[in-house]
Amino acid sequence: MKALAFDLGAGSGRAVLGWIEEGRIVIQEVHRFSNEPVQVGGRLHWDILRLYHEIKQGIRSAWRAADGQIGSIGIDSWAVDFGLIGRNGELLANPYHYRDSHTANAIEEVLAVVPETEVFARSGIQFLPFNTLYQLHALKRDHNPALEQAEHLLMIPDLLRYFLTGEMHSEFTNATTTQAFNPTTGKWDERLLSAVGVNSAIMLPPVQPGTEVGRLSEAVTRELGVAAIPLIAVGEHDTASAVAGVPALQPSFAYLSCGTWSLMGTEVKEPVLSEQAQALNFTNEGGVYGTYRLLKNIMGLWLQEESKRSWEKEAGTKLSYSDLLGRAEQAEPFRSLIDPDDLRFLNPSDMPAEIAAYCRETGQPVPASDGEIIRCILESLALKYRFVFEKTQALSGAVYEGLHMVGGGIQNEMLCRFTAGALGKPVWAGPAEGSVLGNLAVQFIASGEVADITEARKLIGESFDIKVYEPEASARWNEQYGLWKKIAGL
Ligand code: LFR
Repeated sequence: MKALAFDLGAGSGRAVLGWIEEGRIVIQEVHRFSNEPVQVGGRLHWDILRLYHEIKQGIRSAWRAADGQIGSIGIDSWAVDFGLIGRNGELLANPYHYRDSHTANAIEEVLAVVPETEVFARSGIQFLPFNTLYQLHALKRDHNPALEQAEHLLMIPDLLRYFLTGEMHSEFTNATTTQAFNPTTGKWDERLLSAVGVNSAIMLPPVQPGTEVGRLSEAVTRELGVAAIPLIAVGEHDTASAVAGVPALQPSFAYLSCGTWSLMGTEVKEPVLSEQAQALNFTNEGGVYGTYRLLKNIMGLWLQEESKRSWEKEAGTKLSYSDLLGRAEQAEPFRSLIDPDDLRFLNPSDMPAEIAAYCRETGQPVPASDGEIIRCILESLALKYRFVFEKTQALSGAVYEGLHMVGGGIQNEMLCRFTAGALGKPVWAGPAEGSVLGNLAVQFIASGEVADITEARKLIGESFDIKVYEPEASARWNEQYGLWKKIAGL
C-alpha cells in the first residue's frame, strides 16, 4: 500500500505518493499546483476552494499512479490560518492569509487585556502578530460577520479534511500554533479565548497525529471514482511534519527547517515555559508522539523570494536562482548586514528597497545590486541562525555537535555553507522533502509499516542523500557575529 501526502506551502502545493521498497522510502510526485494568496477588498485571502479542487485532482492522479493501492491520505500546511464554519456546516468566508495587515496592532491590543507573561505561561507560544489569537482579535474588533456567526473553527488542513470526509476534527500540532491552546492543561485556554471575545465552544478538542480522522465521503468517492480512503491526522502543521522527518539518530538534536520560513530549534518532552524562553520569544509548538518543538521563527528565504519577485516585476522577465546566487557569490563579503526578523520585512511592498533602507538607517554601505542584496540576506540569515542555535542550547541545556537542515532551502548551497561557517559546526543538509517525509512517516507508523518515529528517522536517513558541510572561515564569521549583533541590537 502507498501513502499519499499533501503539502501546501507558500507558492505551491504538492501531492506525493510514498511507499517502502527494499528497505527504502520511495516518493513520487503526482500533482503540483499553485497556492497563491488572493488580494480582494484590500485583504489577503486563501484561494481555498481552488486548493480543494486541486487536492481532489491530486487524489485522482495518485489513485491512477498507484493502481488503486492507496492506504491513507495526510495533509499538512503552514500554521495559524483557519476557516469558520456556520450553522449549516458551510464555510462562512474565505480564510484570511496570515500576512494580511489586519493584525498589525493586534499583539499590543490583546496584551493590554492579558499581560504578556500570562499569555506565554498559558500558551508557551512565541509572540508573532499573525498567531490565530491575534487574527481572532482583529476579526472581533472589526465586527467580522463570519466570526459572529461561526459555530466551528477549523485550521486549514482540518478544513480541507472536513471537505473530503464530512467530519470535523482539530489536529494537535496545528492547534498549538494558535496561541489559544494550553499545553499544561491539554485544553483550549478559555481565558485567552475570552480575552479576544471568542466562545471556546467553536474549538474542537484536538486529536493526536497518527489518529484516523474519517474516510473520503461517498460524494467524493463517487466524484473521483476512488475508494473510501482513510484520512490520517499527520503533523498537520508543516513544521511539525518537517521536524518529524529530520533524519536524526540521537534523541536530542538541533534542526533547521529551511524554506520560506526558517524554523530552528530542538525537540523537548515538555514545553519550556521559563522567563528566559519568553524573553527570547521562543515557542513550544506541539510535535508528533508526545513531543514539543522548542523553536524560533526566523524570517527565512522569504527575503530572497520577495526580492526576486520585486526584480522580476521591475524587469518584466523571470530571473533564475542560479544566476542570482552566482552574482551573490561574486559580491563583496560582509558589506552590509540586517536582522532578518525585523518586522518591517514581514510583508513590505518592495523587499530590496526595505533592505536598502535598513542598511542606510544603520549606517552601513547600502546594497544596490541584486548580488549584493542576496549576499546580505544569506550572510544575515546565517548569523541569525548562530544566535538562535546558541539560545536553543542555552534553553535546552544541551550541546549539539552540528545542525540538521531539511527542506527546500537546502538547495541553496551558499546558505548551507555560510551556516556551517557561522556556527563553526557541521551542517547535515537533507532531505529537501522535509514536510512530505514527516507527513508520510506518520502515515507509515499509523499503518504499522514502520515501528515508531526513531525507526522512521533512521529510514529517512538511509533513503536520501545527506550532504555534509564542514565549517570554513570560522574566525571571520566569529568576528562578523560580534558586529552583526550590534547592528541587530541583540
Ligand atoms: C512554516 C510555518 C511556520 C509558521 C508560519 C506561519 O511554513 O508553518 O511554522 O510560523 O509558517 O504559519
